[in-house]
Amino acid sequence: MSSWFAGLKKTRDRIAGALRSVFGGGAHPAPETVEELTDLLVMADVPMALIRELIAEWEKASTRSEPPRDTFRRVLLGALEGSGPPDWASIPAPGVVLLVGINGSGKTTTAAKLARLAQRAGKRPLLGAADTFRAAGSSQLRIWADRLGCPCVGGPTGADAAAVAYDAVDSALARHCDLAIIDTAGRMHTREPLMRELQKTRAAIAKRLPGAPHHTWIVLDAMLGQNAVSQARLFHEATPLTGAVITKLDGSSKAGFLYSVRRELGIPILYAGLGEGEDDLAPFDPASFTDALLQDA
Ligand SMILES: Nc1nc2c(ncn2[C@@H]2O[C@H](COP(=O)(O)OP(=O)(O)O)[C@@H](O)[C@H]2O)c(=O)[nH]1
Ligand SMILES: [Mg+2]
Repeated sequence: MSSWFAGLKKTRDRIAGALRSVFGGGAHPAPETVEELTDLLVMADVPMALIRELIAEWEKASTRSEPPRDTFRRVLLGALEGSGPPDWASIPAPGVVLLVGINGSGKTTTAAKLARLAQRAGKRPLLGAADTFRAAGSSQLRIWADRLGCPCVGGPTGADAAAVAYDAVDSALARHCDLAIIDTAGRMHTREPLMRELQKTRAAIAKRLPGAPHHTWIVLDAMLGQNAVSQARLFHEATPLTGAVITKLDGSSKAGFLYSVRRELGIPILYAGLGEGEDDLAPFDPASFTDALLQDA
């Protein structure tokens, strides 16, 4: 599996120089260092509010005689508090997870990778192929399911996505699965009918299993940076999100948008894709993420 260090290379390359000036400079921030730091953090899509907090804490740190590196680590770590994978033990089986997001964000791949993680933890997952919008939508997930030896419930192209989701939960109950992961069609957050379909799908799942879906996760493409935050905000308004899975972190130099997802939207980051391999979906770990960002500085 790819490491956090490798996965964050592009973002780290962008900010390491500025951080080195901070960590290697005097106790008091020099104006030109503050300016360079601000510019580079903005380019890495770190939200402005967090940048201001970093600088304010850095100014205060000299009176506490806290080294700037420790200050930055403390503030950045605090900004991700509450992130990390969910506690499955608190959910009665089968736990139902609905994956949502725009086209190409990585939902189908993520559904499969989550099933694989569950299998490795000794759990029995089931995949629900509720992307009935495109012909390739459900066949792509079936191929994954065959490879993983994981049951998969789908329907023909054009079938009612809500009905497929209902059947998937029904099958997870009948087979005594621990977890049902439901993939959905990519939708633009601006398209009303598809957003309504999502609500219908949730209602169908709840009809078969009261209390489900236990989780609704948005899959976000890290290459989009702050644009992914706007997407998440609109989805969150249409259907309450309980977490975010970040894909393609390795391809992005804008990993700073994660702080907006956590802080401004209040959504925890649960998993992150750190590479292209099928085992490259890692449970999100704020400490590993933070240390990988600061390492070269
Ligand atoms: N590098 C990288 N590529 C990914 C990751 N997740 C998905 N992809 C790629 O993104 C593309 C779209 O993925 P897909 O799962 O079909 O997206 P969907 O439309 O949301 O279902 C595919 O080519 C995937 O291989 C990731 O974490 N890292
Ligand atoms: Mg898909």
